[in-house]
Amino acid sequence: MSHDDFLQSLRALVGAAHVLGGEQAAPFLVDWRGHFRGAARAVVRPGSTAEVAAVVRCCAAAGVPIVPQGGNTGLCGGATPDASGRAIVLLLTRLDRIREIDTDNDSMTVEAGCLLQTVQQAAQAAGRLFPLSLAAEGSCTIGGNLATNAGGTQVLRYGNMRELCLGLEVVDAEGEVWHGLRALRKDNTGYDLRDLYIGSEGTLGLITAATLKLHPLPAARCTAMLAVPDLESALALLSRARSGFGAALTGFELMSADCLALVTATFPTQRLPFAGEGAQAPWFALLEMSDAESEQHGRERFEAVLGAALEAGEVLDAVIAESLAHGRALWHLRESITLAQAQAGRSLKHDVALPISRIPPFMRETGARLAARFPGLRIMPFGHLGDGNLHYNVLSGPGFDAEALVARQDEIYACVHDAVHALGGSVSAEHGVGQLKVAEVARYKSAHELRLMARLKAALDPQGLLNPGKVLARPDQADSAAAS
Ligand code: FAD
Ligand code: 2HG
Ligand code: ZN
Repeated sequence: MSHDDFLQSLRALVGAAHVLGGEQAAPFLVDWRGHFRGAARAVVRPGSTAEVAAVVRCCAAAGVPIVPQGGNTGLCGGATPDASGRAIVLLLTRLDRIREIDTDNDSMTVEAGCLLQTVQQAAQAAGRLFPLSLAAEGSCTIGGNLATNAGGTQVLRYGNMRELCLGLEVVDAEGEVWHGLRALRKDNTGYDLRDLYIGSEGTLGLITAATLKLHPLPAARCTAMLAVPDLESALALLSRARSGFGAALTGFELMSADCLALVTATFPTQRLPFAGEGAQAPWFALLEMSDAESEQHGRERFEAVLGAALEAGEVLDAVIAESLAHGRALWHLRESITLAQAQAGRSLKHDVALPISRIPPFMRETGARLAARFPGLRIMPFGHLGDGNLHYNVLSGPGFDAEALVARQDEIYACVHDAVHALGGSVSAEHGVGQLKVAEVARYKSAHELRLMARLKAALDPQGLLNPGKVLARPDQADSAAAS
């Protein structure tokens, strides 16, 4: 089929207004950080599951690769096509209906293109909580959250996206719809296709809808920012908060002083809420506890545990939010770190997971190694300490410019990721692999695991048309990826 005939078929399937090219397509061909740029035959926006299936069948017949995209907030280049221009980008944002909310079953069924924030708000309007929470929630989609198995700031209590999903509707590589929208907590009827598709980054199938788990809304939320003298104290505080609050502990974030200094310098309306000794602390923790009983009950529990932490010297100073708005302002400081780092120059993201006990030695040893080998590199770690997930990001700066960072990025990645691997960690905790970490996956996974993954991919996508080159190297490039 000629290129023009192919585009004409797509127009017939979804409407000419939803087959974009030229300038209209451009924003969808670059990732959120501007690190990856690609080309595509067209950006196609189907409006229903049936249209997605028809587009996939058309691509399968023509041998055209498909790169699915939701909100395009992913941080690993997973939604950006390669430079060949062979693929189409398949945008799922028109699939944005909330199909059903079932409060008796504590579940809701939504289409893949719904914004995360819309889903949170719909759950709240029905008197329930959909707990997934991340700074991109105003622009990322449920389909993207599922495809990357997104984490965020509430994983400690509610789990990541996989744990929040009961069922899926998926268009497979042949364009057939798998109707897996089961709203069950228990279902042991064979291989778990749902869990296979979640986290597969569009390489095994296209998610068109999902049935999600809902939770009760808490009666009160208590938030505090704490100045912490060292990493060991942060771990002691986490352990105290876990035993003191139990399942009521909903968030425990760690931020280096440099991260917060960058936020306040970048966004002058934001302020560090400490003076004196607290303002000089090297680390800050953000704690959230959700109480099922009442504001007063929550506040008393919160103050008792934090008071004991202050007495034990685990905390230098504490600011407890006096209102919801005050709590939101403290969270806003934390959630502005990604944007501040994006504006500060070139950065390398190390989204790593480690056993929590190994985080202090990891930071000390890796920090010393980076300082010795790459003097001037800015190390700006923060992350979800309660999940053992650090964003051990490094930035260019006056002493180590963006050009040097790009030229030496493979050495820097290896320095950090080798240390993570040696400590039993993972080189992608929550952002996925995309195209950014294909070589890392090949480097750190065993040949056996890679072989099993490649067999799954070949079984579910025999033509290799679904998001090729993401997660796993394309078969024709696999040997060079493994060797690099
Ligand atoms: P996209 O970026 O469009 O796509 C991501 C991947 O999923 C791509 O591989 C794409 O091909 C695939 N995909 C998208 N939709 C579908 C679909 N329907 N079916 C099949 N495959 C699909 N992530 C976290 O985990 N935790 C955080 O705390 C967090 N914070 C962030 C903060 C900021 C400011 C930003 C910019 C990003 C953050 N992220 C975080 C990363 C990102 O937001 C999440 O990964 C999000 O889940 C991506 O959703 P999206 O709709 O933007 O997906
Ligand atoms: C977060 O936790 C996100 O805010 C983004 O996962 C992390 O900017 C990053 O590296
Ligand atoms: Zn994160």
